[in-house]
Amino acid sequence: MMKKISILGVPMDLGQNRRGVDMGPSAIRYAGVIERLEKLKLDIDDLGDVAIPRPNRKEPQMQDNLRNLKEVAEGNELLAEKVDQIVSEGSFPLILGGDHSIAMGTLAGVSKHYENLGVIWYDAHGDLNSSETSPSGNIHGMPLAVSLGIGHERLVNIHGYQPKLKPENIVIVGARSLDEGERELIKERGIKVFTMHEVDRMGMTQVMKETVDYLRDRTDGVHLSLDLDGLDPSDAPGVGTPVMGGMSYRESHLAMEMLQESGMITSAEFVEVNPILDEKNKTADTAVGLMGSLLGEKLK
Ligand code: HAR
Ligand code: MN
Ligand code: MN
Ligand code: MN
Repeated sequence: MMKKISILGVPMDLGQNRRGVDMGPSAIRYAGVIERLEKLKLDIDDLGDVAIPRPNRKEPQMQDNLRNLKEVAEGNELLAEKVDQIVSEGSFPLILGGDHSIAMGTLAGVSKHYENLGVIWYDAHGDLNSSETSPSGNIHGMPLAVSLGIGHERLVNIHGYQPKLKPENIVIVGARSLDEGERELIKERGIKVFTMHEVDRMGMTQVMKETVDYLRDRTDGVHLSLDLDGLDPSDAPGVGTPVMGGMSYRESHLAMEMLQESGMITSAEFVEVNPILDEKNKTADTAVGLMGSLLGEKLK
């Protein structure tokens, strides 16, 4: 039977304060994701977009240092429901963002199907803040902490259970902008991190080899959460919070191929594509290239 991939767009931009990232799913479709994946002998089902609430107000709402809490939580509930259904049907969820706050909903939908879900968090940031530690109040800087059960109770209980992840089942790759509270949490919970320093020192081949070896024995499924700002801004300029000195397209492509070879990835999301900030849809093109490698494109 052909492997089924269910594509779901999440036009969410309320988890941060730059507009435009809600157009990410359109930009990724425009960059040809469906056509590209259809060449891979995969059964591609595009489910369209989740109906993210659009608040009728000019200013974002701040509550307990959480921007747009209500709508972000509601949108993620809808997303979790859909993702849960996709996994129940035995299909592979491929989620298109949207800002990274949507990882809360994706993980909520996926994780209940596994005893020990692993996560590869490919990102310049740790996304391990809470309302206490966040310098911005932006929820897209919090989804990994929320999935550990740390944060506002409305968020940690999305889809009716918590936590979604255990700290020992997480690997962060490409971090180069961590806040003080995030560093403390990483130490305290023993989260495995390959910073940019390690990627430089070890090379991507070794980083991915160790990531796969680490997750292989302890997990029964692995979700890839890929924030395009994990890549260097020269390859992914269309992101809201670019950080110099990131992973190249080539390194990322290699990482995706190694994950494909591992056969361990059971769901994925590509987030933070903002076409308003992009150069001729380059970031969406980058994302589509990486999805191709992840899902089995080969040179020969
Ligand atoms: N750490 C900062 C904050 O919490 C910046 C987060 C930037 N966000 C992302 N997520 N794009 O990876 O505000
Ligand atoms: Mn990021
Ligand atoms: Mn992120
Ligand atoms: Mn290659």
